[in-house]
Amino acid sequence: MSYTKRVLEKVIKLNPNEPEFHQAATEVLTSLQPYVDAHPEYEKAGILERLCEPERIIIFRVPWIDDSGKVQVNKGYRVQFNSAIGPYKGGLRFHPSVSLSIIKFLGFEQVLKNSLTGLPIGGGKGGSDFDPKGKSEREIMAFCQSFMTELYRHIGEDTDVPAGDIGVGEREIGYLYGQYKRLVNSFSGVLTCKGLSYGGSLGRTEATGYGLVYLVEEMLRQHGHSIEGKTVAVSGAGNVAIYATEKVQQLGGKVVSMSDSDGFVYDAEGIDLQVVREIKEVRRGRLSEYARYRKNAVYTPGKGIWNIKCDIALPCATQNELNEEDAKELIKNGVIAVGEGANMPTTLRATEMLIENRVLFVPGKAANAGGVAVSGLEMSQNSTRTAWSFEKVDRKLREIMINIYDNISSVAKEVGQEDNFVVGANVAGFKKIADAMMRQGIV
Ligand code: NDP
Ligand code: 2IT
Repeated sequence: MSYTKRVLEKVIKLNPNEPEFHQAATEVLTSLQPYVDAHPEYEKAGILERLCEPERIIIFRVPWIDDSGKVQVNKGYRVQFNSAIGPYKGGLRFHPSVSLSIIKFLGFEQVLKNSLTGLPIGGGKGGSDFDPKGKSEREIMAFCQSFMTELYRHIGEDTDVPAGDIGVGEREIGYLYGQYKRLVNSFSGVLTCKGLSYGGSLGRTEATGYGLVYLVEEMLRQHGHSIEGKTVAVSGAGNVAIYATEKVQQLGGKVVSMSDSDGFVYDAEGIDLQVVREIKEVRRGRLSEYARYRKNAVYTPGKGIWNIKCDIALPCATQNELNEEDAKELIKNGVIAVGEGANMPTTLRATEMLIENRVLFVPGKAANAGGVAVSGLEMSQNSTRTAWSFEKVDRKLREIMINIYDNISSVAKEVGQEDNFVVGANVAGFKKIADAMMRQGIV
């Protein structure tokens, strides 16, 4: 049995009840097999066993008091996965579904994603099963302060730099940052996605969505297409979905759908982003309200967004939101490209089907790397105490995304799998990490 298969079996056996982590490890190790087989020195150095085992996992109690005076307790996590190429870097997710499995899959993906950005950042992820939905401003602040009261001792600008993810935006980062600063008495770049008035970077809010569209546009260009005039289905209605939609619209594409965890809207005339932002960003409401503002739009509760006919699909909500049935429907409707704005939104089987049917498929670790890339630029600005213009950040983001596309597509070709960007991204991301680990000895 090959080295990759043996390691995968062991990972599954030694980490029971972690289906999302198994899924991410399966995808990565399967695509690394031919490359790793050709490099027996990796087995000798135990590279894959080390790649799949986080350097450190911190799990902690987060007690806080709700508005009725009742004590609540949540679980907090930080998985410091790999620091071979830089300080641990990755977001914090606050969502009731958060488990060790979810944080490990996200951390594992983050290691390879951060490598692809070309910046010196290692990989980590954290979060909590806390549900920000329906909480008062005071409850959010109390939770964030309690979360940081434990986390602060494990992080630092040169050690581990958390950021946002699902349920963690600028508001939460602000409360987390304030508490960190109070505890350590130091103003540093320990978190990214900060507000602009206290060290945040222009362009970070837009970065993941814009970056996704820059990369997809480059991929389309290299295959004789463009976004202009295309019909695009976007899922989600959060940070990534909103700015992906904005960039598609700027490039002349038409986004006809968005969704949240309750259902999706179809707007044949093109999504009115002002309405979505008013509902989601300003009022923190539900997308079902969209149809009240736009008479011809249709809101459908539940799943089904991928039945919408589109040229390009951008899943930007959450893991495993696009399954085999959805892939069949997209293929039947003639989809050209799928770009993952979310982390692992496409199931393993759906991914295989899309690639087999020659759909241009870019996995999240490449397609959504713009967010963490601009976080890396935020770190650079913080450590030199400078603030760049939006145009400078946006130009660098676009360059980084085009470089990522060039890198994953040329590596895919090199290993004889032209246009298989899953293999391209995994091998390209792995190369740099493996090289750094080899040079640093058995640590
Ligand atoms: P937000 O919290 O801003 O938005 C998340 C969106 O996805 C909301 O519309 C939410 O709906 C929906 N959603 C969340 N969970 C579920 C679920 N279980 N089922 C259905 N819909 C769900 O998060 P982001 O936009 O920041 O993140 C979206 C994805 O992008 C995630 O996979 C994240 O890991 C990834 N990502 C984010 C980056 C960033 O910079 N923010 C960078 C790279 C990747 P509802 O409001 O109903 O919960
Ligand atoms: O999944 C991701 O890449 C993020 N949530 C962003 C991480 C970061 O450190 O900006």
